Amino acid sequence: MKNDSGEIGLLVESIVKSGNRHMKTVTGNGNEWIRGEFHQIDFGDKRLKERFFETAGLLSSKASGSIHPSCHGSWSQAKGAYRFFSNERVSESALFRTHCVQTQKRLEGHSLVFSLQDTSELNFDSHKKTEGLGSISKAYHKHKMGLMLHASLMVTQEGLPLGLSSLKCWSRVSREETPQEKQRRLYQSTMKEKESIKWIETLYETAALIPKDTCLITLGDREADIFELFRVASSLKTFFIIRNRKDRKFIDEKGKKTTVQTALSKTPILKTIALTLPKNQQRVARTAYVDIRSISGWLPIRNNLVYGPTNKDASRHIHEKVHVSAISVKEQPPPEGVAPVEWVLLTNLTATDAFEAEEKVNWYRLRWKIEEFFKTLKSGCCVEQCRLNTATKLTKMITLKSIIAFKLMYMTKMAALCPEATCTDVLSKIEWQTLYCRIQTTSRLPEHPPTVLQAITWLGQLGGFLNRRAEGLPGIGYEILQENVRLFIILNNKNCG
Ligand SMILES: [Mn+2]
Repeated sequence: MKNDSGEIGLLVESIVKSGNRHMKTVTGNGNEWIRGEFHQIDFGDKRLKERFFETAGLLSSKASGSIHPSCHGSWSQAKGAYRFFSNERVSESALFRTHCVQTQKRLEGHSLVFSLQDTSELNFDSHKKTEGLGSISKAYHKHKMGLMLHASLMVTQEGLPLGLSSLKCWSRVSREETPQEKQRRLYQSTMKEKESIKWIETLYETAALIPKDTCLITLGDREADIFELFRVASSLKTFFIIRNRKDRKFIDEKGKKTTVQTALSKTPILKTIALTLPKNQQRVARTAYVDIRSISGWLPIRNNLVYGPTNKDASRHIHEKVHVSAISVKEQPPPEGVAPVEWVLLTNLTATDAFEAEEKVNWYRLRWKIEEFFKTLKSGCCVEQCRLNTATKLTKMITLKSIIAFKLMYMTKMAALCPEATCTDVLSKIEWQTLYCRIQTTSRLPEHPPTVLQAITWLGQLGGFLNRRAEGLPGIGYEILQENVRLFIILNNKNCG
């Protein structure tokens, strides 16, 4: 599974090509894009479908708003939007399934795609009147209220998002229990009763969307270190790179029983590489020099209770094991006062030499994109500010906002990955024309549409970023653009009439 990264020209060409291919589905102003993405949606009611296009178009044009600001203060539109989310015939699964069909189309033609799975808590603690919320606290007393969200974002090897393949939103029961009680409860539950079944269900849902000749790699953090996930991924002929949570039993290639950590500690360093670490909540951005080691062997099932004591098939699984490579990434020596980077990655991909191991480490780092997705959903789309009076209605809104967050990310990534592509990959004709006239303060249009980088930089300027960086969210600029587009349409109509 070697990539041909030597051919940088080919790589750029393939990104541009894939960008163009996505153009039909991921472009347009709020309404146009929403109509493209959801043209197959079916609520069994034509008027409801129109209502959806209107509501979703408004929310997409002003992603950072909740219902009222998105409807530009129009009470009838806002009422229509509330009615839409209250309608029992509107389900989040209908919304999401339609997006999945488009995601599936965007996956076509890619030989390698990544499913980035992760969970995030959505905080609605200040929404005292919302019914059906659950605990989002890790502590077992004084619960904060909100909803849990588990998502799988599909990305290419270059980090271009292609859509979501699974989305689960639920309210967690507020339990009053000590950590010991929690441990006991989990120990006595079957896999299906545990929340962690989400990783496996998501894998099944994702695998079902993957085109025949496309290779799927699931990336997950320590929470995903679950034997059953490894077993299912391998049985579906898909791959995984998951961070190891704590030392595991390990059987080396010679059949010797040991542990992952022990086996790795006896392995020579394959390579030392420089990792650039982006800033996060716990650290500032820095470069870490890390040693890479790799071993291959078997992970045995931890014990048959993985399947729960009530599972009659438990004994059937006792001898199960999954073939893996364990890759250790260890910072040496760590700078003073800084927590060293120390990961062990478990994968069913081969990582026998330095090249292969480094490749898997780099692939794992794509996982960061799912964190970016949640950040876009919360900061860019302000999902936690949406006020609806039940969790059921909120879930529909969260589903729609998640799809909008994907679109915002797609725009940003296109600017970073193929800056020279034409901006029609991310903006509709009326959008880029309005943007051009607004920024250049002219009514004369250029001969050719500007590049993606140019357009996204202008969106940034419109949104108040005075620097010329294309990084960061174009969301606010995009919203201001939508206001301008509306004016542009009104003035043009007036001129016509
Ligand atoms: Mn996580």
